Amino acid sequence: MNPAPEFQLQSRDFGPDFLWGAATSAYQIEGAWNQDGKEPSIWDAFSHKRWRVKKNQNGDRACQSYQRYKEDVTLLSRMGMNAYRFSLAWSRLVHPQIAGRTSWSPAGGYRHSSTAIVNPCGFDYYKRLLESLHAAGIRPFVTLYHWDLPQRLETSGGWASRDIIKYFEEYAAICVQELGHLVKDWIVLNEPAVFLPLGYLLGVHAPGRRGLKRFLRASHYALLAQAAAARSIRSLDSGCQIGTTISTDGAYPASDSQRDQIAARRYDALMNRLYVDPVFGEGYPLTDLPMLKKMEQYIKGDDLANLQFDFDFLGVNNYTSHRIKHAVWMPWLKARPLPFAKRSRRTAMGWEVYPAGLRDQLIRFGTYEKIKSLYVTENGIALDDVLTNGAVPDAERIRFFQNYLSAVRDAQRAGAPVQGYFAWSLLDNFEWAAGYRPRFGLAWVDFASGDRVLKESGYWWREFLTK
Ligand code: IFM
Repeated sequence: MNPAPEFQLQSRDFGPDFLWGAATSAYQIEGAWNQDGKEPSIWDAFSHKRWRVKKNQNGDRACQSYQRYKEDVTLLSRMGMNAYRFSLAWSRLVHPQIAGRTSWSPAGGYRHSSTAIVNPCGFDYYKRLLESLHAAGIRPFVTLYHWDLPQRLETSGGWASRDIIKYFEEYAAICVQELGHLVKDWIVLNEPAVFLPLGYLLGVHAPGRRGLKRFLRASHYALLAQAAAARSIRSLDSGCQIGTTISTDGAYPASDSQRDQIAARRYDALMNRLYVDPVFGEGYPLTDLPMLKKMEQYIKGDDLANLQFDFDFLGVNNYTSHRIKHAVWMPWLKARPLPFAKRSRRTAMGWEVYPAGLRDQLIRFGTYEKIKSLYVTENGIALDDVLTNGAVPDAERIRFFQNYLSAVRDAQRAGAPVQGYFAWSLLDNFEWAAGYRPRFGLAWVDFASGDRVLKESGYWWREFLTK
């Protein structure tokens, strides 16, 4: 990664209303996996099986944010941040009722409908967190779904069942009824291009299922569920902002050859456009990724109109980019991602750092006619940080942020309507199948005690945001 000694930007260069925050997700930080009426999610079930997660780790305790959320708010305040993106754990809040299955109601739970029992204790936790954020002047961006489906929905097909549309829509409506007075910025899904292929095609994330057909079905239903949930939020609160978040992976042809160019388009269609184009009226990217024709068998009646929604913003997550080479790998993709340089420095995730990739994605999505505004909803670097004498020196992370912030500013200068930036992540946390080793946080976490220590990059943010 190139150092950024010339980094001269100030936070005010990004605009007077630009939002600055950090992001987390429920399963990765909360812990309390079975407390106060929470049911198991697919990540509880998956991580409790052997050898699905490195070292058999799980999120049972994670960062204990369920108990220590006030410290999280204090960390955000100390860094001068004015926004926080976190997610709700569906299985803490609403217990879907499936016809013919035994239902269970937590103490104090109430029946919302024949398909949902609400757990008020779960909502109390988020109300306390939201009230603390408001008291500190921090604007909450709340993600409805960051990968932790209630396990009882998975046992009846999960995202690969059309029923998910009505369950997700109802969950969204209940969240707005319970929390709408405290939340004005909703994010519907986090990164369908990760949780669907990894969970339903390759089986390396929860729920650990495999198969192309299942993946295609789940992808189509997830888009329908996303739009249904967004419409339901809009109908209950016409004054809030509704967005959704995608992952992006810049895909540049490895050479000028026509085969590499076409392979890069196929890869780009899968990784970057599949969950964006149809939502914003461009349809599934069938021309660039012909395999998607197999999706047609799942498309019914008005589906293609129903999965569209007039979102207020698109959240863009970006960590790395690739050069793409034509390859026989995966017969329907025939594209292999390669690094830009063979011996380049990799992060603790093995990812290459490529700030121009974020710039290019922001510029590209900024040109979509129906995309009104953009937020960078995740961007960050995993390192093998070490706590030494009460401090965590992470100069490489500071350079990472400087380089990527320069890229965001370049995208703005090129016309991309970027309104805010959320660093991933506020805390070191449970990095899914990779367990606790990759540390992404601005604050170091001692996972045994739950203690937090602001890293040098956290102090850098404070300097950047408050000077
Ligand atoms: O930790 C994840 C997060 O949950 C989703 N986006 C990518 C991050 C880093 O892998």
